[in-house]
Formats: sequence, structure tokens, C-alpha cells
Amino acid sequence: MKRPRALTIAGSDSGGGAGIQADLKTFAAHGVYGSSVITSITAQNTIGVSGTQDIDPGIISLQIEAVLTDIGADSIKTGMLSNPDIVRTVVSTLKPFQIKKLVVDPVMISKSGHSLLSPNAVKTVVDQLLPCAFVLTPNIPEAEALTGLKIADLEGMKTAARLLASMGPRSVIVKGGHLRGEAVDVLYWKKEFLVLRTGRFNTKNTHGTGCTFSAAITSYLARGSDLPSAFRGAKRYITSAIKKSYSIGKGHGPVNHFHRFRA
Ligand code: PXL
Repeated sequence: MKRPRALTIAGSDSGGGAGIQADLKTFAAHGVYGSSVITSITAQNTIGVSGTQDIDPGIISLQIEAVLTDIGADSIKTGMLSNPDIVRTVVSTLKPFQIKKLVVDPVMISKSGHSLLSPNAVKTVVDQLLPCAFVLTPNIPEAEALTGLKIADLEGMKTAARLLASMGPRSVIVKGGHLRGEAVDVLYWKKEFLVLRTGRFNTKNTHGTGCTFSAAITSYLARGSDLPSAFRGAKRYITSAIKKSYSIGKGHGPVNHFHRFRA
């Protein structure tokens, strides 16, 4: 059987818990061959981000072309695209490849509160990137920044998902981890909602949760799953990865990407 392939276009987390590193681990855990295009380098650990350096758009574009003209990708995910130039470069370089399964994770702020997207890039993300997305996967603060709405509960998540879908993406998954109580996520696709709920675990090891969840969706799509199945599979995977997380470093440790192999 041909090996499914996924590409992540995102930032590097030196601490290994989020960004490119989380994505590649997640692809590997799903039996998907992973390639990566690095857009920014973050100097980061479990406590915080001490600096970032954006990669030159020219070399971002060359990385994308190098991967797609040889290896190819059955699905692609975007993560940290920190400035308007990078957003525009990624969109224009992907265009001729006519990517159908593009998962857009509109990364804005790190777990520790560091900005990963310049404020003037939000408009470029809305105007240029959202229309290319097959799935858009914001968390609640990101959904609020993209829509201007305030989200306090499941109804608010649904309203935001519907509004976001009208801005271009074919489907939207709003991640409810920032609300209190159960961990509720909402998929809006083909004018219908699918709501998934799980209990919440009492752990501080949640660094990279958002990246990992959207990378798991990307993995399922690479393997040919339909979107509701990808959503269910990714929710199962991230829930176990949080449940089986372990402490690394002094701050927010990573989720356990390989819990299915070795608890
Ligand atoms: O989870 C958002 C995120 C995305 N990309 C990089 C990150 C983080 C969070 O820390 O470091 C590189």
C-alpha cells in the first residue's frame, strides 16, 4: 500500500512540544510520512518563548516547492505563519499545486502567552488564507480574534463556527479547551454541527495541544478518512495524549504523542 504523506508548514518549537515538532510526531504516530516547511524559529521551552526569528519568504517558498515537486502530500497543515509576507508567500506558492485537503490552524499565541502572529497579519489570514482552507481549526481566542465575537459557551462556539464558514473555509472546527468544564469541540460542515465532548483531566502538561489536534486531523485526512471520522479520531487521540502526558521541564509539559506505542 502507498504510504500516506502529510506536510506541515509551521514554526519550530525548540522544546519539542508544539509546532513542527508536535506535527511530525503526530504524523508518525498515525503511520503517515511527514515532511516539514519551517516558517519561523522559536527559542522556547516548557516555561515560555524567549525569542523568535522569521524565515525569509523566499526560502519558505523553495521548501514548499522542494517537497511538493518530489514527495507530494495527501494533506497539508499550516500552523505559525507569523507575518503578512509569510502568509501571502504560502498561499501563492501552494496555489499551482491545487491542494484539496488544507488544514489551517490559525496560530496566534503560545501557551505561555507569547504572540506568534503579528496583529497586522490577521487581516491577511482572513483575506488570503481562510478561502483556501478545507478545515479551519481555531481555539476560542483565535475564533474571537477572527470574528470579533465574544464566545462564552457552546452556543457562542456554534455561532462563531457558522460565521467563520461564511468567510471562506469549507468547514470549521472550534476547539473549546479554553472554556471551563467538559472539553467540547464543534465541527461545522455542510451546514451541520457535530459536537464532541470529553471529560477534562487535571494536568498542566498541555503544551502543543492545539498543534497536535490539528495534526491528527491532517493525518486522518492523509489516510483518506472523511471529515467527521477525522474529527472523531483526532479527538480520541488528543484526549489520550493529554491523559497520558508526563512532565518534562518546569512548566507546561507536552502531551504524549506516542501513548499508543509506549504509555
Ligand atoms: O500552539 C501554538 C504554537 C504553534 N507553533 C509554535 C508554537 C506554538 C505554541 O507554543 O511554539 C511554533
